[in-house]
Amino acid sequence: MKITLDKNVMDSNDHAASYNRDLFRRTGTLVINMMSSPGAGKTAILEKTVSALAGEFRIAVIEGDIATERDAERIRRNGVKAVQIATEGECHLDPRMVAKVLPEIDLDTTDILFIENVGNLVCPSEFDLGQNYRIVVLSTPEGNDKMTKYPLMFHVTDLALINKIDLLPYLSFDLDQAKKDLRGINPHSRLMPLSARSGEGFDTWLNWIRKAYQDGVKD
Ligand SMILES: Nc1nc2c(ncn2[C@@H]2O[C@H](COP(=O)(O)OP(=O)(O)OP(=O)(O)O)[C@@H](O)[C@H]2O)c(=O)[nH]1
Ligand SMILES: [Mg+2]
Repeated sequence: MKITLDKNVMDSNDHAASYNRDLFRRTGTLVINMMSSPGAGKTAILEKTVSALAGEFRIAVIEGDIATERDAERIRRNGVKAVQIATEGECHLDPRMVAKVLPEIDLDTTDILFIENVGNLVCPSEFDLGQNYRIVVLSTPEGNDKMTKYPLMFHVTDLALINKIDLLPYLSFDLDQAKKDLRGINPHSRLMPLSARSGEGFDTWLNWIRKAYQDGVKD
């Protein structure tokens, strides 16, 4: 499908989000918007995820960063298409920035599109990109208090990955407390501990993606 951007699409974020959502639905592409503070491990999780699912799904990645092409290059090293958006100062991706780069991705032949948002636990939570699922990554060194201090992010997401559990023996992070806090902020979300370093918990995460694909892309 050839994508030509209608001028109205760029009029407002609402238009752009609906445009993206409609395009993803028509092309049968599952889209996951991944958010976290800087360094929680979004790219590390994606690197491991795209290589684990390579034989099963056709995957593409959009990388959002304030500057540099570094994360897109990390993904490309795994043989997966990656488009970098450099926001040049903006602390989040918005749906217009995403709409603008979609012509670079062949959505007809893409089963799953991951969008790694700019590292920030606040601004990205306020922007609907037209995705099927929003997920947040919280890493154990950041501490238990981040959920209650940044509740909107945990309120708008469908899944909270707790990354870097390989470091738990050295830290005071309490997984049970995190589960309780998440239930208080968003009873519909789910907590999923894993480690992009050791691979622990990855089977559960990969199965979540498989189910999301089945549920989200039925047409
Ligand atoms: N010990 C440990 N380190 C990890 C894990 N996952 C990521 N890291 C390290 O954490 C650092 C940041 O990881 P990135 O994947 O770049 O984090 P990010 O969320 O993509 O960062 P930004 O894109 O800058 O927001 C790197 O040094 C990773 O090697 C993990 O599960 N365990
Ligand atoms: Mg990254």
